[in-house]
Amino acid sequence: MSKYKLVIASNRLPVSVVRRDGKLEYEASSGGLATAMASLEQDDKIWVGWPGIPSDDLTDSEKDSITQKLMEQGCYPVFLTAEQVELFYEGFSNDTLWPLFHYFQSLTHHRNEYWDAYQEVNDLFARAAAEVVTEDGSVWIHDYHLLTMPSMLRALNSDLSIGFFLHIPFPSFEIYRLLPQRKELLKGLLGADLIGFHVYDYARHFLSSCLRLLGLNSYQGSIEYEGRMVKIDAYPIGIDYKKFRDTLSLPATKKAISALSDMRKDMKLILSVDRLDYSKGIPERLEAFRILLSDFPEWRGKVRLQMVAVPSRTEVRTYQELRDTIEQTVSRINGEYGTVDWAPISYQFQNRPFEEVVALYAVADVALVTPVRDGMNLVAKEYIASKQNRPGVLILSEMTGAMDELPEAISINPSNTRSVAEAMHRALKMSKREQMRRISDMQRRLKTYTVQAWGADFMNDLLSADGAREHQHRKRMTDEAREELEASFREADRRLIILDYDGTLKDFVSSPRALLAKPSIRLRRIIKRLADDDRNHIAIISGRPKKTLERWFRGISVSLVAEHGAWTRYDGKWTRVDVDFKHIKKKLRPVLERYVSRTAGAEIEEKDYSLVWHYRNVAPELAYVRAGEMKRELIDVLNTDDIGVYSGDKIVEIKPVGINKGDAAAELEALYPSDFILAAGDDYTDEDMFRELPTESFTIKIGSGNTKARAQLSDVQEMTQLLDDLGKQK
Ligand code: GDG
Repeated sequence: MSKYKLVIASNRLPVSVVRRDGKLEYEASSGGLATAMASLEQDDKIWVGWPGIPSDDLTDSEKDSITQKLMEQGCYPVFLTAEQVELFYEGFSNDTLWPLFHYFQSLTHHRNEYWDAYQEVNDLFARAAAEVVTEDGSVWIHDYHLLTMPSMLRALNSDLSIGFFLHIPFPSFEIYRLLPQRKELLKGLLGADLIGFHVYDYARHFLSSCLRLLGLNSYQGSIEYEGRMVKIDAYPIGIDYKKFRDTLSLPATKKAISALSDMRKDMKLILSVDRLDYSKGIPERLEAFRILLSDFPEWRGKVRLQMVAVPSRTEVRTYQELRDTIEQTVSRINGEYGTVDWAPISYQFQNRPFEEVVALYAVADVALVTPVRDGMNLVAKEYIASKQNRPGVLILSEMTGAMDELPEAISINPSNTRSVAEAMHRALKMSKREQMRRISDMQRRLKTYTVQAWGADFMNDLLSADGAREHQHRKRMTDEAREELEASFREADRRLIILDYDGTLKDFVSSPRALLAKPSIRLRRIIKRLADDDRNHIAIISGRPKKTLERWFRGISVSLVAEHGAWTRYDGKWTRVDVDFKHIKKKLRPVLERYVSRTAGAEIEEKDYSLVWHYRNVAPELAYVRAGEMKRELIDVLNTDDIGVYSGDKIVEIKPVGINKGDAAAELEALYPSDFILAAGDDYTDEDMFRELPTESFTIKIGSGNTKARAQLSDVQEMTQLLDDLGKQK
């Protein structure tokens, strides 16, 4: 099998296979996405997707021949059975995700068979992509049909550079949380290195769902997940601007333009073009047009609504019902207002040739684009691009992604049908000069950020995200580094091992309470085996209170450094720093308490030398506001430089500035001279320790992010495994 540097994956291939009179035929489609992908600089690429024909209808030799023919055209088929198409495509994709992501909660159906098929098909896609991509290649996955594919692919090859683009809106958390599989889908997506949305609002919604459902924070538009940084950003898809401009001068288009102009004479033309879909606001549009005719009677006989609705998802019942409703409404309005020589609405439920669509765009006085939700909406952009030296007015729903880039359009709320009717009236009366001015402003923008520019921009960012990943992994402990560490350990007669606890030896738990975070039997066994070897000295260094550490490590001969160094127990006896913190606590505790009672989910942890305000279980937006307010108030109340107020991982901590793990580590090093030092930690408090220890020490940071440590391990599991292996060294 040949391998490609770039793989594009989408539900449908740009080439469809159909059977006519028993023979297989190939039909290429030239949608915006196909154009964008064709223009990507990478030559060595292939497109993975469903060829549009159920595999039950195909013999094995037909499948082979389809695969061969498609590969000649740069495509690699994923064969799906009719049942898979029904449950994955019509089911989970279009009966669950599409309605919910467009805020149609009442049209959303949840069925377990849908979800099973969705995962099964996503897995097929991931395997197909893994088969054709080079070891270090890139895969760009498109749209809501393939939300779990990124992590499935990552599991097959962790070195791939994976990008994902969502063509539909990402709903707000309040809607998204209704999905039974909400966490699985987020985790699925986070397998990617880069996740793109049309507009920043969708990206923001995605980030807030990650925060609320998975507890993941974002830093400057990136999320850290499983030791990788995932970049989240907005890339508004454009159109093939030149294609629209060029099509205007084709003979077929010119012919259609003149036919349309002859036919309409002085009649004003309001145009709408869309897939027949409930997200497009077609019933609302018809109602608005009816109001125009009833409230602005001067337009009767002088205006026509030309409506092209392309058949779409015709197997899904909701779509069949919508079609019936639209047809009935069109007949009702035509019956009520039409005359012998004038039908107010001309309605076509069919796909028209491209040149004819462009001709319609060119002649229409007004484009009426009224989706109740739309990820972007290309029709609005195409209408503007087709207006070369011709006037026209775009009426555009504020619920479309396109609205951000087309502020010169008349913006409407599609549910406010009366105001849509007024917008039509205003558009029909707008001066030609004003129309031309608005159009040329919009054209300037569309000409620059074309679909080709969009594709190149996304790929560029994907490649830099990949570069960042390599940079981030620069310090990842290699096999050789690990062997070197083990060899030094073996050769050393005296070894010092300094270990942070939370986030290093134990994953974070939802509450600071000791019960949940206590060491597992396995962890205690690993530490004990190391500690029982006379050549080793083990120190646990943590922000936890001394009593907790004492209880957790009872019966194991280790040094304990509690509260970041405020308490130390070397050789069995506790010593404390000489700082009076009691009166500070007395002063500050009431402030913290007030913030706890106002903030559901927050809790206080009191230690001898610190006070901690935990907000892991607080709604994130609220937590940030409260933590910020509280920090300001605490600094005010404290009014001293000796006590610091620090922000940690979902905590605010108040403690004396002089106490840090660096001093504690240096003390340990002096007390226990060794020829091998290992120190491991996961957060900013551990950096002090990495800084203080001699450079030849084996310092290890758990997780990603910048660090002074020599090497990085991904997670607690890798760290404990390393300790386990060291303990077994002879
Ligand atoms: C999804 C998102 C997002 C329509 N009728 C005919 C025809 N068309 C073409 C239009 C346009 C395309 O179909 C429709 O694109 P939209 O963007 O308007 O809407 P969706 O199909 O819902 O697309 C959307 C898009 O993905 C891209 O990311 O903008 O928000 O929902 O290009 O010209 N083409 C021809 N005959 C027709 O009768 N030839």
